[in-house]
Amino acid sequence: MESMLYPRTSRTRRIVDMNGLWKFCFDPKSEGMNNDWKNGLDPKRTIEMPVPASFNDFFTDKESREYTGDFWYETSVFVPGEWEGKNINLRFDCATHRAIVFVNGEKVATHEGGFLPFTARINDVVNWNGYNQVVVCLNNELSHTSLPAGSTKVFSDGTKMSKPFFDFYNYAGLQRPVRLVVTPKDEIVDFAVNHSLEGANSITEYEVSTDSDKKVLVQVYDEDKNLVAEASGKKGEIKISDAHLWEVRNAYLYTFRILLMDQETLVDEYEEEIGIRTVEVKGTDILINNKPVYLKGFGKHEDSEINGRGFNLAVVKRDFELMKWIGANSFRTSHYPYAEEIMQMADREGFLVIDEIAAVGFFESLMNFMEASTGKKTEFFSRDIVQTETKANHKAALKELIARDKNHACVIAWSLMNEPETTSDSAVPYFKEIFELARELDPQKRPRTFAMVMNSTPDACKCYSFSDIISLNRYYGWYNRGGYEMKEAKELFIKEMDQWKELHLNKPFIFTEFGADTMAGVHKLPSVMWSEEYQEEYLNMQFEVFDSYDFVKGEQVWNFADFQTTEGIMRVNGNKKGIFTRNRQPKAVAYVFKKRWESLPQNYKSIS
Ligand code: EVA
Repeated sequence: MESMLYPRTSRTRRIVDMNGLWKFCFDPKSEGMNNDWKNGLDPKRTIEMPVPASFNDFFTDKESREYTGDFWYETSVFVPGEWEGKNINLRFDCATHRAIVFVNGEKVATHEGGFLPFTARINDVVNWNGYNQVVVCLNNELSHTSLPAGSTKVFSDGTKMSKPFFDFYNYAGLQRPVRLVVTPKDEIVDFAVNHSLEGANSITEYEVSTDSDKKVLVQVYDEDKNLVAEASGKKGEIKISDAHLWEVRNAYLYTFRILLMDQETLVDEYEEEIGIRTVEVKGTDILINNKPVYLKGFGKHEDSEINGRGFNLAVVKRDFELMKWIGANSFRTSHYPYAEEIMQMADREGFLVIDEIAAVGFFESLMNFMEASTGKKTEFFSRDIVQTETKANHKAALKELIARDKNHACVIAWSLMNEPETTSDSAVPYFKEIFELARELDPQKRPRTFAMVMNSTPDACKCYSFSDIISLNRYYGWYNRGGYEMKEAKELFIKEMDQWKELHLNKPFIFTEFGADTMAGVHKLPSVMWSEEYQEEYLNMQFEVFDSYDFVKGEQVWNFADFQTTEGIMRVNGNKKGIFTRNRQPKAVAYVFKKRWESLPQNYKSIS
């Protein structure tokens, strides 16, 4: 089994950072495979490319920025001779959207999906005590089977162009760190935890997988580094008396140390910080440690100037500071799994995360958010290929996501799709399989949801009952009856909410999207759409509606910050629904949120 454990050094583990400048070239005719590029790229064609980063926004010419097709990276890495006899693993935190990896000319891995890690074990091809050539062929084409979904247009001259069915720029490349992870031959492959509470004590069921029958020990240390509990065996229970729980915006992280022992000799060691908390949906409440919580926060993107979707720890840090400043307690990883370091920061800062997979664009239109508002329906799930290949890719990604993120305290729900088509019968069995798989894979059996597009209304949607939390993306007053028609938008919004109310679903509802495009600095009295004044009026209208339904248990505004999209008549250098600009400065409305969110109690509208 491939290990998804986050790379960490320990007494038995080593890491080599492979970030930096790699060689890079485009391969528009897909000739690399037949021309042995796996043994090294043609120096005449290569340029230098930073890793991690999206390749797109470095370029000054449009053909390169918009490039769609195969493209290659190459580097070399030194493997010390003293590591002979260990497992040498080459780990990509992601490769967008698909990759084939060669080491010293041998194919060692292939991976589909651009937002989750994969590892190649390269023991057999390593050149010990010497340099090893690493060549990767990536591809960023979109199709009905890719997550995210889209299409690829081919011009008459053969050039390709990405046509996403989603509203974010199709950034690609080695966008997250690449590392060599050196582990012992007998190693800890994975571990899972599931917590419950008994009065002031916690009980953590755990399961460790190893590839040997050596003895497993689990030790738990508190934040002062005191050993507070211990257990042995691959499976068991750990009881902590007077447990210090992980609470919303008040995190506490124990260190779980897993040891693999051969008698008294240490074979492998792995440590991770774990927050102890429970998550449950009860009636219309979302409970953390049996206490109701109202979600306040954002749909986000991994997106910044120059770096695109490339991992940028400084931007990540700024985002968390802004989320704390504004009084948020949660976010959704719209529309793909985020870098592991973001999940770790959410654990540390006590944020609640709805962890979304890249199943977006399952509504066949470049402007689905727009067209769904007009009531347009398209079938997505009736295609054979969707029921076979797309579903297989979706399931594989879900397995990887849950394997990667299952132990994070911050993850309180899985979002299994964003704005899929839900109005055709063929959607139903697809949903059923995906929702059941999530339940089966998650050791903590967390709530599952999906974000529902405007035309997934109570009368038309055939899939909402799969969700444990009903997540609505609604744009009344923007895509639907914007500007002076806002009062009508409000009436329609209330009408839909009343319909939901009449269904008595007895489930929590949250808004996973609502928002209005706003150009920072544009002021207009009276307001017009796109002005800062309109953004405020629009949002105040949303708040009035949210506040009048008891079963609404959260609001995550679209979007945290302005972000890049495909160019077009709907977007002015990107999507401008940010509460912050792309440079992470507040628009006027940020202060409205700050006031509201700082004053709403954590258990706002709770029933328990
Ligand atoms: C929007 N609406 O129109 C957003 C999109 C987002 O960016 C949606 O889920 O319904 C989508 O991706 O601004």
